[in-house]
Amino acid sequence: MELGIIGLPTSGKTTVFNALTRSNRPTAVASTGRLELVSGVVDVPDIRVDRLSAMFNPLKTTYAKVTYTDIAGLDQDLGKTGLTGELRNKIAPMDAFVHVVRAFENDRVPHVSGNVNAQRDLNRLEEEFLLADMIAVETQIERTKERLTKGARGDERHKLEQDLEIFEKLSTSLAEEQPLRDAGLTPEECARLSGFCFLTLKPVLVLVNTGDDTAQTGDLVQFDHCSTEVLALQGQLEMELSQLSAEEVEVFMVEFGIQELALDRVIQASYRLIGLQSFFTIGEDEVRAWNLSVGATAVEAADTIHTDLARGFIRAEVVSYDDLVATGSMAACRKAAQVHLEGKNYIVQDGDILHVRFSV
Ligand SMILES: Nc1nc2c(ncn2[C@@H]2O[C@H](COP(=O)(O)OP(=O)(O)OP(=O)(O)O)[C@@H](O)[C@H]2O)c(=O)[nH]1
Ligand SMILES: [Mg+2]
Repeated sequence: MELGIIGLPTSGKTTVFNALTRSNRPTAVASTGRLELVSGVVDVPDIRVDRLSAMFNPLKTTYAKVTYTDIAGLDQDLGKTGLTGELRNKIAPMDAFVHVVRAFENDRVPHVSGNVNAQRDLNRLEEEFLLADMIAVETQIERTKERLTKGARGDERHKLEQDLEIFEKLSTSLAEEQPLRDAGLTPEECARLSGFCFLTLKPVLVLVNTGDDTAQTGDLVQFDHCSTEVLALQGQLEMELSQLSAEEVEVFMVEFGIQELALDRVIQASYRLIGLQSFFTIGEDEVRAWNLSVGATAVEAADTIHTDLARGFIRAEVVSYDDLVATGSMAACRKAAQVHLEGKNYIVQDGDILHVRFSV
């Protein structure tokens, strides 16, 4: 699961990437304009994993993970030719975007547009994405029509006609400057479109980089769309905190009365936006959180752990995290009949603890 960090030059993308991934990549005072993508994998902070780990004292504790990719040089052709094909191809397979918007003043770092205006910058990149999708949708409409006129028959024709209907719907939405995530598509339509990688169909987490004084967005930006969320963070501060040890951060948080780091909220919001939840496996060897799509079944969860577990799936023993923590042990859960035996089609719930029985 990959989130691309997008934003205008010097909005603080690399600063946020460093904070999220505890990296030390050089930040810039001016854009190099060179297209460059760098990825880092991040643990999803989860107090449930901490508690389970304290309970079972395993050799290894593994958190769910997401990947962030810092994208530099996004501005190359903005406003001239729109997103280049190369850039679009690189960001198209990503699952979602983190859109960093500059709201901080910094005399050392001139803004590309001359002054800081978060709403203007946010709209600017969104418009580029709308434009890129318009071009992509029109291309698909042309291609589909061409195949229909070339005499596609039977099932293929039927499928092409259905596709064309969806593409026309997308085209209407884009013509009204509505991102595709607001087009009211059914889950079936979305699934059908997944291969086309339209940019404005992807979830977006808008991160307003407020700079040094406050981490409140106030009314800095309005961004009211489906599958989006707006959060604020102090980029520079979070990056500096991410380079400290856990103890040092704790001292700092107590001193400044900070309840929760913005970064944890950012990672958790990313996870939610991609439509992920966690299930857990427990044992003396490892306590582990796994990524799973909301609505996925027990056999899909088994497949996430290992294909053999899905192939030879017999039953899953399921207990909820809340029940386990409330009773204090698996034995107590069994006694209270809180461990359920579930079949392949059981819909896994966030926080379920699974033990898959299988035979291959
Ligand atoms: N004062 C202040 N400066 C910041 C903050 N966040 C980033 N900067 C500075 O702004 C400059 C740009 O930050 P980067 O993180 O390199 O921005 P970027 O979006 O990656 O830039 P490009 O990759 O060139 O597009 C750097 O000099 C940072 O030190 C902040 O919260 N406050
Ligand atoms: Mg950068």
